[in-house]
Amino acid sequence: MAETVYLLLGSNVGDREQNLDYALTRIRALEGLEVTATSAIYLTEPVGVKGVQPAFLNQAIRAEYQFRPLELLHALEKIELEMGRTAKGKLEPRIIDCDILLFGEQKINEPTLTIPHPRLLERAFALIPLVEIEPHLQHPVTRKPVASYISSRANAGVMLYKDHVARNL
Ligand code: PH2
Ligand code: MG
Ligand code: MG
Repeated sequence: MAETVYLLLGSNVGDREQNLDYALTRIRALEGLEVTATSAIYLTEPVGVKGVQPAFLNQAIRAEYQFRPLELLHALEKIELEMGRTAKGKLEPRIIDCDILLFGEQKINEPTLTIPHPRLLERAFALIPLVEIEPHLQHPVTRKPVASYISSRANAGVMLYKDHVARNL
């Protein structure tokens, strides 16, 4: 049975828009996965990174996925590596970061994977694109609307960069 999953792409090195587009193309081609929505692309200030870094482009994706969470993680890591991502550290600039935000209603605590993404609710750069594609989404742990975490904090640092041509392909 497929699960509805939500991913977040981020890039702050090189041609950021092309990096997101390429990653999305690769994700669309994954076995057992069907992309059902993509958000606009947002220009976002780096949060919690090392030193001064270029701004990120971020984009959320909704998909139906047939296999297990760790299989999705490994498929995404493979795309990251093939795109030339080197440092695994969260604090370095990156060509591409493909994070799993939510995997259905599942709660996962593996050494390499925590779902829901543990920092989702603090991060406007993830919340805003996610709520754009799923305005009424409920957080599987807190049971509150994900959108309610946006209104309570400033959206400064997140702005629309490029609206989508086609949201629900
Ligand atoms: N990702 C991080 C750390 N900081 N900041 C922005 N604006 N966008 C990101 O995708 C991002 C970040 C760790 O993955
Ligand atoms: Mg990340
Ligand atoms: Mg990551």
